[in-house]
Amino acid sequence: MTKPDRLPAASVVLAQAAPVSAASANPAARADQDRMAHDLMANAIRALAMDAVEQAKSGHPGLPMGAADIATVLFTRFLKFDPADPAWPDRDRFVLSAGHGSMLLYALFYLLGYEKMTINEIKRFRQLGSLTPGHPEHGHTPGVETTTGPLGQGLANAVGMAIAERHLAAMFGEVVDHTTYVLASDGDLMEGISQEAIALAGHLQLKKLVVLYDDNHISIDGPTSLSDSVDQVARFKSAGWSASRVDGHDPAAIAAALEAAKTSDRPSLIACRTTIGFGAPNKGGTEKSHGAALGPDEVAAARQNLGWTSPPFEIPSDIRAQWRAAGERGRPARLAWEKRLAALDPAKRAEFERRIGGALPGAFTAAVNGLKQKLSAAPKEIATRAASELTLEALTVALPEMVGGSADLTGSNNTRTKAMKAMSAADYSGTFIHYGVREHGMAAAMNGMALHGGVIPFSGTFLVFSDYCRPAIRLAALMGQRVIHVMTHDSIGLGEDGPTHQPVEHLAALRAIPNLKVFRPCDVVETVECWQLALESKTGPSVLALTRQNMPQLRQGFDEHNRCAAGAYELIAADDDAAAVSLFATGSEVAIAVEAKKLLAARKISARVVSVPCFELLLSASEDKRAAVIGKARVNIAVEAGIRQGWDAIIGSAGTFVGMTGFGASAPYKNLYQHFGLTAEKVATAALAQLGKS
Ligand SMILES: Cc1ncc(C[n+]2csc(CCOP(=O)(O)OP(=O)(O)O)c2C)c(N)n1
Ligand SMILES: [Mg+2]
Repeated sequence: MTKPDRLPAASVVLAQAAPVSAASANPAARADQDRMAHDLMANAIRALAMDAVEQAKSGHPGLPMGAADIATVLFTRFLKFDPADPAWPDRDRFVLSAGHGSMLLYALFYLLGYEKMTINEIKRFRQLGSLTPGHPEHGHTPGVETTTGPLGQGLANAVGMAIAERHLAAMFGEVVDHTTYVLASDGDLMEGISQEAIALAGHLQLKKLVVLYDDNHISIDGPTSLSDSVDQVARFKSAGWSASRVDGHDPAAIAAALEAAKTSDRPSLIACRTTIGFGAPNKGGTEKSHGAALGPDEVAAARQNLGWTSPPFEIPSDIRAQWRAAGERGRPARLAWEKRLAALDPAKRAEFERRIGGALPGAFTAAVNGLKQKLSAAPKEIATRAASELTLEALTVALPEMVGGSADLTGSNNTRTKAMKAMSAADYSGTFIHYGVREHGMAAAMNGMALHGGVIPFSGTFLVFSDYCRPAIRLAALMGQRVIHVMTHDSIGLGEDGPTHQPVEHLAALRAIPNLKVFRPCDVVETVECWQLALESKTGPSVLALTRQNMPQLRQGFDEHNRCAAGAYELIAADDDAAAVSLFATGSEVAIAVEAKKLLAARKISARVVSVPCFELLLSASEDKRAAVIGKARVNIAVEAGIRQGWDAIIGSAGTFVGMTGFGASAPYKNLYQHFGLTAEKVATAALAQLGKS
C-alpha cells in the first residue's frame, strides 16, 4: 500500500501560497507554490467527500480522495465548461464512469460554483430529494452528463458522446469542437462492455476522447490482483489508442499527459496510479476506504495527515475563491462560441439549434403522411423489417439528424437506407455506424449520442439479443433519452435459426422496463406509425420489434390520425353491437386474429380484433380510454408468439392466452406456427371453449 506523505498544515501552506512576489520570480519557488496551492484545492475535495459520507453514514470516500488530484488538474486547467451554463452545447464532457465516486462530482460542482450545488446539498448527500443522490443522475443534478453506477456504462456512453461530437463537427464546423473526458475505475475496465467501447473508439480514431484511469489496484474484494492481471496500457494500445502511465498524485505529470492527449491522433488512455482513500492513514490504499464511511477516528486522522484544519463542510475562503476562479475560466470561451454561433449562416444556425434542441422539423409529419398515403393507394405485403426500411428511406431524408447503425446485421435489420453513407475515421459525416458485433457497446454508445444532443441514434440487432443491450436500454429509460432500437426477427417466425435466435420472453422482459416503449407493429402502416411515435418520444427510448416474415397490409385507406398512439385500437369491429369475443394481438399475430374472427363469424359468433402495438401507451392511457379499447366482450383472447406474462393487464386472469410457454425450435416458420399452436383455428377453438361451445 502506498501511504501518502504527510502534508503541511493548511494554515501554513496558505500563508506560503498567497501571491508572493519574491517567490514568483523564482521558477522553483513558483513550482512549490503551485504544488501547495494544488494540494489545498485537492484536499478540499477530499474533505468534502469524507464529511458527506460520514454524515450520510454511507457512500464511497475512496474514489474522490484518490482521484482528487486528477480532477483538480482536469477541472482547473483543461476542462472547458461554464458553471453558469451547464448545458452549453460546446462544453467538454466529463463522465464519471465510476459513479460510486459521486462525491467527487458533487464536491467539484460545489467548489466550482454550480449555482444549485450548495453546501446544504452536500450535507444532504444520499437523502431523499437532494441533488446529491448515491450515484450521479443525469437530468436531476445540473452538470451530470450521464447517469452512472453500473460499471462500464459511462465509458461506453462517452464513446457515443465523442462520436456525436465528431459527426456534428463534420456537419457544422466551427461551432462544434470539444473533448470528452472520462474517469474510469478498475471495475469499469473489467466489465466486458469496456472492450466493446474501446475497440469501437480505437477503430473510429476518436481523438477527442480521453480516459483517465483511476489505477488504484483496489476493488471491493481487495487488491485487483485477486482477479485481474491485464496490462491496461497494452490493452488500449492494441485497440488503437495512445496510452501512457503517470503518477496520479503528481499534478505536473497528469497535466503533461493531458497536454499530450490534445495532440494525439487517436483516443487517449492515461493510467493514473493512485492510492484509494488518499490521505486516510489506515484505510487509504485498501478496500476499506472504497464504500463505507471512514469513521470519526479515521476522518480525524486523515484531516491531520492532510493538514486540513477546517471543521466539517467548511472550506477556507481563499481555497474556495481559487476554485471559484477556476469555475470562471470557461466563460470567455463560451462567449466566444456564442459569437461564432451568431456569425453562422442563419439557415445553418437555425438547423444547428433545432438539432441540438431535439425538435422535429415540419418535413417530418409531411413525410409520415406521404408514406401513409402511398400505402393506402398501393398496399404492400412485406415483412415489418422491410416496412421499417421503407419508412427510414423517407424519414432519414426529413430528419438528417438520424444516425443509424447495426451490430453487424445490417442486411437483416434493414437499418441502412440507400442514401446513408457509413461513418468512418476518414469521414465522420456518414450517418450509418457499423458497430461490429457489439450490441452492448452499441446500445450504450447510443445513450451517449442522445445525451450529447444533436443526433437521434437508432440501431439494429435481433430481438433475442436485446438481452445483450438490456443494461444500456434500462439506463436510457431511466435517463429519459430518445434512442430507438430496431430489433428484428422478433419471434419463432424467424424460423430455421431455431431456439437460440427465437425470442420468447423478450417482449415481456422489455415491457417490464419503466419508461421504455416496446412497439410491435402488425403491418407496414403500423410500422410507419410506430416509427413516428418513437421519434416523437423525446423523453424515453423505444424498441421496434419487427418480423423477418412477410405480413399482409391490414390497415387499408388513408387515416392521418396515428391509430397506434393509443397503444391499442379496434382494427376490425364486431359484426354487430355486442361482440362476444375480443381478440387481442400484436405484430405478426394480428393477421392470425383476423383469420380467427372469420372462423368465428362462420359459427355465427361475433368477434372484434384489437391490435396492441404498444402496451405502455395503452396502460398509461386514462381508465376510460383503456376500458373502451379493452371492451366488454364475454371472452377475451390474446395471441402473441411470446409468453403470457404481462397480458393479464389486458385480458384479465380469466382471459385465454394463445402463445408460447417454452423455447421454440428449428424449422420453417409456418411449421413452427402449426407446431406451437399459433393458428387461427386454435384461437377460434379457444374462444369457442371459453364460450362453452366447443
Ligand atoms: C455492473 C456493476 N457491477 C457491480 C457493481 C458494484 N460495484 C461498485 S464499485 C465496484 C468495484 C470497485 O472497484 P473499482 O471499480 O476499482 O472502484 P474503486 O474501489 O477503486 O473506487 C463494484 C463491484 C457495479 N456498480 N456495477
Ligand atoms: Mg479500483
